[in-house]
Amino acid sequence: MAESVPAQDLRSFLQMARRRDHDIRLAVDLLASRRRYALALGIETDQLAAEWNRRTKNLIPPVIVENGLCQQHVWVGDQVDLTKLPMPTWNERDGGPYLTLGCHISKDPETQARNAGVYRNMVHDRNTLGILVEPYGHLRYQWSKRPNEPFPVAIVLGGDPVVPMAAVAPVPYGRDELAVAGALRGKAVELVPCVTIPLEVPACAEIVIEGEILLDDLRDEGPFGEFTGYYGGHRAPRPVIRVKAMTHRDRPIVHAVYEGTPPSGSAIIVAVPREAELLRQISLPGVKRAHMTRGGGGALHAVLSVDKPYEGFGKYVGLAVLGTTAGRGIKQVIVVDADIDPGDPIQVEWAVATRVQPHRDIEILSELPGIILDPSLPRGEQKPLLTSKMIIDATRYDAKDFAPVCLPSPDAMAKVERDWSRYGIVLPDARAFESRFKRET
Ligand SMILES: Cc1cc2nc3c(=O)[nH]c(=O)nc-3n(C[C@H](O)[C@H](O)[C@H](O)COP(=O)(O)O)c2cc1C
Ligand SMILES: [Mn+2]
Repeated sequence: MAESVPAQDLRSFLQMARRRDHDIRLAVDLLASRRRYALALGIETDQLAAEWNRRTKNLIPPVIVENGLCQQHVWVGDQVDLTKLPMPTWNERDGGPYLTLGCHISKDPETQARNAGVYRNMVHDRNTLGILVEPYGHLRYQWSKRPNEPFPVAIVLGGDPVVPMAAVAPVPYGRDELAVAGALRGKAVELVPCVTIPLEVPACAEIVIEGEILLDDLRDEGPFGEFTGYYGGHRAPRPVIRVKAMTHRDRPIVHAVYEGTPPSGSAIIVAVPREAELLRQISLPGVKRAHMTRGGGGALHAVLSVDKPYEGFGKYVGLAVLGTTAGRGIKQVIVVDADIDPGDPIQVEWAVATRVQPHRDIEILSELPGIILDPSLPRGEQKPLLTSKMIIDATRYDAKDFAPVCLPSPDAMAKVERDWSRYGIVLPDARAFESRFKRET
């Protein structure tokens, strides 16, 4: 990673926190812009979704090796002290310090299918972490199969960013996120066996926490300032992870992301794989681009651009989005024509303002599964998690007869383009211009 990211970029964004009594450092928001996300994959920003889908067409399963840097130092039992991790209390009223980018690796107790997912962890004490898993999380699905036994889980912090990228991706159950990570890197992820539990973890991890989830050992967890911009998952008794070992490489760097009021870094990590997966999972011809907005925390609002072949297609695409694994948590889908850039909020609003008749083009669907952290749900409803959702078909109705878009003549446009410098106006270079005015970064 260090090689593919210019030093300048890293210097300006890496927050290094160093505590006096030990040598663990903290790097926050390494993937908090589309540009940095693309740099970590060695591609251009506008290739993210296409390249994600090209690379993950054929998964590359991980391989097991004997030794890994992640086990240069091994602390077991009483030697473990999680309070040594330089973890901030991110938002004022958080229940305590939180790990925000821990990739939880686990296995299906029946099929042995591996899963990786990012879940928040409150640091309770030296060897206990809290966890909150929404009802649809694959980790919960796995642990529900053995509710009366300690459930092994390994939390991976840092290392190759393809691991958290894949762990957040909304892939169908049974698809090994570490095989997705290998495909993203074009090389199998090397795994080493854990020291105290029957799981394997990426050898390149900076830090690994090995533990067991105890479903009958509940401790108050939360509140935590969430990606929605509100405290979510109110303080309540939730399962704990009893930590059996912590391993790390020399002078490790813990990775984390700030979650909070948009725009925050977590929205990009959530958005990018979701956009790619939406395009992969919707099998309708004519769907061009998908964009998860930053105001929607990367999770709640989708905009899709389409070449519309027939009337009704916009709503059809909206329903398809909500029917995918990737779209389960999406609350609002806006479908626009292909002349609109779904990543440009002004163009999208223009389409909604000028191509939508609400009585005809907006559908509200009720009683669908939502996101546990959505603060607009009345408290009582956060439990059954039933939300309403909206599809806005902002494509032109009866496009043949639609009012033409107005622009000055091509001759006038070309003349102005040629003569900017004669007018004394210096334009930023094309790439900066494009990224500033054309898309969110
Ligand atoms: C920074 C960050 C924190 C997250 N925290 C949680 C969480 O605490 N609980 C949760 O259910 N999902 C959380 N998610 C979303 C899950 O990682 C995501 O739904 C993932 O696909 C779950 O994987 P799985 O279903 O394969 O286990 C978080 C995502 C990010 C990017
Ligand atoms: Mn999964």
